[in-house]
Amino acid sequence: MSRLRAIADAAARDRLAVLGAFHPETGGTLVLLGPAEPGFWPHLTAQPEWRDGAPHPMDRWSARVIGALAADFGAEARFPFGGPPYHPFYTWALASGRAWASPVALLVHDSAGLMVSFRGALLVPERLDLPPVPTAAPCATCAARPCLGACPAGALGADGYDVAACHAFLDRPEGAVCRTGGCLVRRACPVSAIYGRLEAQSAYHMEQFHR
Ligand code: B12
Ligand code: SF4
Ligand code: SF4
Repeated sequence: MSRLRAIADAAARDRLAVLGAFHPETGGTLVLLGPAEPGFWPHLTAQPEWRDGAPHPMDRWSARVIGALAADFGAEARFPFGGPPYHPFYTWALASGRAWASPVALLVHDSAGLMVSFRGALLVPERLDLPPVPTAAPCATCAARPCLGACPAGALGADGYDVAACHAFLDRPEGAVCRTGGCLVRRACPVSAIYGRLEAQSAYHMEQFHR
């Protein structure tokens, strides 16, 4: 079994998927891990970190399980949280060849669409063999580009992301649609639609984002 396959199999036991990998200039292999859908949310919410009532359950769970994976594979763990400064997960995702800058700037991933997110990464010292990656972003064959017109506040589109306008909309009663089900732009992507993320998970992230 290839080493990357072994990492993927071990990660799958924690409902994590290898969402991309690449060879950094500094050596080794960087393996990006994110929710394996469907099924991630019921798994996470059954974990001790979710039930102990302490803050940041998702980040603490990520630190525990990805830290353990790192130890098992002789790797170093990296996390998207804990900054600033932040590790450049956006740039790493682009380097993996499995995610691209979408027409609205957010990352779009080959299988998670605009719903892509990362729980952490493993920096493996060896240069692992990597499988082929898609030749083009899903946007290349997405004629309708529904992401571009999906934000009712006009906060996220071709002109970038107006974070203040997004928060202002989320404060209004009409903003409940995003607060409870997730960003309408991210949900509009046809690839997101087949990823299988539950609304409850999106609602949790929106609550963290819009406190
Ligand atoms: C700070 C931050 C934000 C800030 C600013 C975003 C920004 N302009 O980059 C705010 C608070 C606004 C934000 C919001 C959200 N974020 Co954010 N954010 C981050 C964070 C923690 C750090 C980014 C950073 O500064 N990195 C350091 C720099 C040096 O490296 P870099 O990331 O490679 O830099 C590139 C990007 O910044 C990119 N870039 C430039 N302009 C923009 C604009 C946007 C909108 C994006 C996404 C990227 C981007 O260009 C840089 C060079 O290539 C990252 C995690 C991480 N560690 O990277 C998540 C991250 C980018 N965010 C993510 C997510 C999921 C969100 C939310 C959707 C959260 C949610 N609700 O679920 C929201 C958006 C709200 C919504 N409409 O739903 C995901 C990516 C999702 C995606 N599809 O692109 C990341 C990777 C976190 C993760 N765990 O997966 N975020
Ligand atoms: S909706 Fe279409 S154009 Fe927009 S990110 Fe998804 S695939 Fe790309
Ligand atoms: S969360 Fe709602 S208001 Fe904010 S960018 Fe997404 S669609 Fe627009």
